[in-house]
Amino acid sequence: MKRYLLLPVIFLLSVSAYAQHMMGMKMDSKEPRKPFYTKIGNREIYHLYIGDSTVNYTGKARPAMVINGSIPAPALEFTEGDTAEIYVHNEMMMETSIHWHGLILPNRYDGVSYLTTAPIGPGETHFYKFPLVQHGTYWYHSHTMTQQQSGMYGAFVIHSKHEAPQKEYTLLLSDWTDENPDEVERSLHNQTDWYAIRKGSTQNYAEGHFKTKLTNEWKRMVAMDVSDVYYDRFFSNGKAVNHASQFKKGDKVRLRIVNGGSSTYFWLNYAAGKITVVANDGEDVQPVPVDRLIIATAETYDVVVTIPHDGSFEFLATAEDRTQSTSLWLGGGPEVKAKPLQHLKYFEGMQMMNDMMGVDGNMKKMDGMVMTNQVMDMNTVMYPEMNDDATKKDTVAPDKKMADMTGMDMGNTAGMVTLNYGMLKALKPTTLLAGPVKLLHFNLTGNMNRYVWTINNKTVSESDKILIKKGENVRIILYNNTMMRHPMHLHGHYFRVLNGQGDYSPLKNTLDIMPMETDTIEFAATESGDWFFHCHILYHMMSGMGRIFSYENSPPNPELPDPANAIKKVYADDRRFYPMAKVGLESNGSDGNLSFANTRWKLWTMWHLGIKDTKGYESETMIGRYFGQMQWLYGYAGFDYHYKKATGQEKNLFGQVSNKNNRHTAVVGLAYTLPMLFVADARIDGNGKLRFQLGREDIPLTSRLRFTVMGNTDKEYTAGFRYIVTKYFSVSSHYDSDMGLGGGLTLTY
Ligand SMILES: [Cu+2]
Repeated sequence: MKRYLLLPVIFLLSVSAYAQHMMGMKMDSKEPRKPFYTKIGNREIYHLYIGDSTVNYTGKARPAMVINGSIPAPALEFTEGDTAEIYVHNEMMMETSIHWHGLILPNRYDGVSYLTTAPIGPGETHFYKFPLVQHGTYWYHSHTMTQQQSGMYGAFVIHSKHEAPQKEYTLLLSDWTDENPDEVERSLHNQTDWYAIRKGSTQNYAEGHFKTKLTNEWKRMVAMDVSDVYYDRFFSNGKAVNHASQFKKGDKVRLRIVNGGSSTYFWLNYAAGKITVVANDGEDVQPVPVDRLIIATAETYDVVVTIPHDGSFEFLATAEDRTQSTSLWLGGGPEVKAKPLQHLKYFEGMQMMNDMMGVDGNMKKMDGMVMTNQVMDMNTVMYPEMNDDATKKDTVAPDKKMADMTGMDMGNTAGMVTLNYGMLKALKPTTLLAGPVKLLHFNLTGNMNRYVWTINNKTVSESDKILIKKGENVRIILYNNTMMRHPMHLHGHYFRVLNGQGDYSPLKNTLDIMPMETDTIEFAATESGDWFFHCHILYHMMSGMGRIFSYENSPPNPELPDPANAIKKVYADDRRFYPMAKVGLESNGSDGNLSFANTRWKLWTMWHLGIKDTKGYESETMIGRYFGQMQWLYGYAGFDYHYKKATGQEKNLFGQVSNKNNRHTAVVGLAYTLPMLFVADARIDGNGKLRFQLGREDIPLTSRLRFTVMGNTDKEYTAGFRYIVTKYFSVSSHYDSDMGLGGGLTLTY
């Protein structure tokens, strides 16, 4: 008998022996690594090895994806006019990809898996070869799922042939979370406010802005935030604090700044005076000195800063949500700090949003408000605390009406200059050659409540490819109808931003667009194949905020032998279903729900299992679809099972028999989210019985305390509190007409 106990031990030993054998084989079979960089004539050859690794940034070991063993990936440097030859070796167990961000290159090397380029399978090597037809600061990153967030990003610098020798430093900014990025993505779709709790941005009723919060909820807005994710660290070249002590007094240093964050914007300021902006997204611009600038996710800026005297001067990059910052110290000697940014004033910002948003969930178009084409700086409007800096003045006077509306002092006190796109001016005229114009209107849409991000209310998979013809000019009028900024990125092309600089409108590949703003961009259609245009906030892109431009009559792409299947893989990103659950384990029994939801559909099951004297149980399983841009309407059908220990024939408020004793019936219904985020739910079951219900979940009383209340015409009602302890655990108590009073734990997933 006891011999059976040995079986699992023998099994485990053989598994581990086999695993060691396999690992050994892998080590043996591995070819010697090619040198990282070789130059032969004008061929510049790189080898990149992508692998799984473990990092420890916060005291906890965490899985990560590294390129040539590091985060960030190595900075690749080239010279304009040369040819890049890059071998990417995938040493992970899953497929991957590399996109060369901002580069003008043949479609098949763009690196978007299944759209332009074959994915790089486990153990495979992919070869990229393209001429370098531009110079400037660019970067590269994975374009597969959420791999970028795990560490797959690096700088890509192309030096001009005619560049005078200069002091320079490449600074790659990024964000890091100890959580698995797939779990971050799932959590966002589950509307967790755990990230807001960690950031201190829950905007609860106890914070003394009762009326603002009430208005906000009346308009069915969840708490406003400038970013969705709580990050554990922000990095300058992979370190929270980095030093470049090689620079000396008098040096003028060109910083090549890349924002490789997955969903973070950074404010930049410097301890020793002006920051002179000389290039944006790789394109040179007429130098413009500023005191601070914001760099959107995926943008690049080249700036020049001066080391005024002996010392180490802080170049400070602060996450837009102000939770943390990262610093690069330039020069050696005593440290001179940059001025830290103030904390965000969430309620003031929220009041602003309340004023700008109608109860229908659309941003109001306000007469006389000039918020087009970057002619005013919205930063000071979105972030009232920026006006508190004693010396503040933006070179472009903000619109007076906005100042009146928000009641803020937009005063012209001399001093601080903040960069805005209106100040960017190309070195040479960028006017497009005359040609037929294809005009497109893109409204950036979405809703925070269900974390759905779209263009014209459709995800990538819900919309057709946009056909364009070689030789035409594509002009896009973008309007941001959401409460968040979006960095919209176009692959393989540069667009002009019509920012008031006429012929000298700057060229960009990533456009930051603020809430309520309208921008016009245009580009010459000079390529072929399919090209992605999308929001570069990783989790917005994954939820479907993008479009595919497709050149008519393009030759077949040799990378994608089965295009029909390939495009299905692209569409799968925004069609994913996410599981979520809420399970109450209290002294009166268990109640909870489990659901699977995607952009429009939700399948859910709920249960009540009472264990007290009013003993009974109930379970419902429904499938339904959300309708409308804001998804306030949900229609569903399913099955209801209800059992309650003999309590006589109960009647509902309409005098119909509830039959709670033993009910099995089909159900159809409609649920609608009302102002104040109450959900009104009307249903009819197979016996003709009607039920109306009104309820609200998770009213944020304090940062961590939530209140839930519900009542219906079957004379069922419930009310309860939940105190959030960790992301997955709450202490809870509730009273339920079926289950009675109870207390215990609630698990949320
Ligand atoms: Cu976005």
